Amino acid sequence: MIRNNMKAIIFGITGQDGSHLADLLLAKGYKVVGVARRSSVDNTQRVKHLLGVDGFELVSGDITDCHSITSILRENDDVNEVYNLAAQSHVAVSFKQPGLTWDATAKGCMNILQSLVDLGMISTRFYQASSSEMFGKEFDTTEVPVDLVAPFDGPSSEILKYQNEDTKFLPQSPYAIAKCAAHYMTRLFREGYGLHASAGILFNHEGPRRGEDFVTRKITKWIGEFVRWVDGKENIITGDQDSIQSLDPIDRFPKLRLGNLEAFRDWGYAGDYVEAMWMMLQQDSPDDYVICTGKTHTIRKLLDVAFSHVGIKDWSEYVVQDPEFYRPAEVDYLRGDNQKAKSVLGWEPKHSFEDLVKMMVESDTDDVK
Ligand code: NAP
Ligand code: G4F
Repeated sequence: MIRNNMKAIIFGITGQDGSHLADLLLAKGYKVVGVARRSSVDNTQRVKHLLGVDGFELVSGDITDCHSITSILRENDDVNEVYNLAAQSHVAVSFKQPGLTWDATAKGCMNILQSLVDLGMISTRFYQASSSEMFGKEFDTTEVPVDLVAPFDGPSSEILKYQNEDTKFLPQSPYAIAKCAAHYMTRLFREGYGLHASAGILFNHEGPRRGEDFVTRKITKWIGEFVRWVDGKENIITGDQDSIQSLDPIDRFPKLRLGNLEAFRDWGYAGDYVEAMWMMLQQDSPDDYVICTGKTHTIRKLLDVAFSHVGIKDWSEYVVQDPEFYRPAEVDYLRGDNQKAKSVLGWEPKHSFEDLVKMMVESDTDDVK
């Protein structure tokens, strides 16, 4: 469906989701204004392919600066949809930089909402990027029947944990607390000012454009570099605790250093998830939706699947568990229930966990024979 008269502003255009959402909206015929903050190095890598494309404009702004938001909105007061994807989005970093995380992730959202109201832009639709991290330690449970296999001596049902729109929030990091504040602010502006403001509670979503310090991409990028290092070498032997060695003792490759491998995450593909964001803003009434696959895996399982794509069955010789990558508090289990998104939006994920990992490993190894 082509929407030639539509215009959207994306805060967080230079991030993983911002770039996928811009691709989606431009394909639908939208004019897209992407807001990027000033950086001393080029931060437009993920939208390079859009620079100069008809209908796409990059403007400079920072969501912690009310003046910059107000002037962008004022100059674009014909905008139909505003997507707030901007945030300090790394959970571990939020423990080290809680103030900055609060300013960008919580206050930034409030700055946009308040500017929309102050400028009288009440008919502009608003999307807030909420997060499954807000659930933290909390989950609900459901009892599901188990397919019994003869001789029928096991339990006939099992208890499954999940999170959906009715699950309480029990945040476990400064990031998650800031996201809760922004989430409640979005609901307040919806109810208090009648703004068409929706929040997508998105579970982890990844892809080749994922930031290199999130666990999925950290693993697939390491695999890509390792495969490139190994390429053409006759023999690889176990080096020391920290590195892998070829027959030449000074030719070493650092092992992959990770933190907690036992946490469960519900991982989906970012390209699928930005469609759900758009769908939320096409509804007659604003609301909040959980977006997820409904399947969950540990980081250990992720390692199994990722390494198996390059023919490595036992990754334990290549991975070091390093306390530096443990967090002061962890979110142990995330598995979403996407029934509401399925039934109201008609959304469902198109890519499985296995598709996602394969896509990421292939992308990070694509120049290796
Ligand atoms: P991301 O790759 O880290 O992108 C974050 C974006 O926010 C980047 O464009 C970043 O700009 C921008 N930004 C940060 N501080 C800013 C500021 N002060 N002013 C203007 N822009 C600023 O994150 P993502 O994975 O695309 O996620 C998009 C949003 O969804 C985030 O809000 C994230 O918290 C949320 N979320 C993500 C997931 C997930 O699994 N990916 C799940 C749930 C919710 P720079 O490029 O200059 O750093
Ligand atoms: O990939 P992660 O850093 O993602 P996390 O913390 O789940 O947060 C991501 O998803 C949220 C949605 O639930 C978003 F809101 C948020 O913005 C972000 O996109 O870590 C995933 C898991 C954690 O349990 C972490 O402790 O992997 C574990 N992990 C183990 N070793 C590691 C590492 N995480 C990172 N980043 N780096 C490691 O070396």
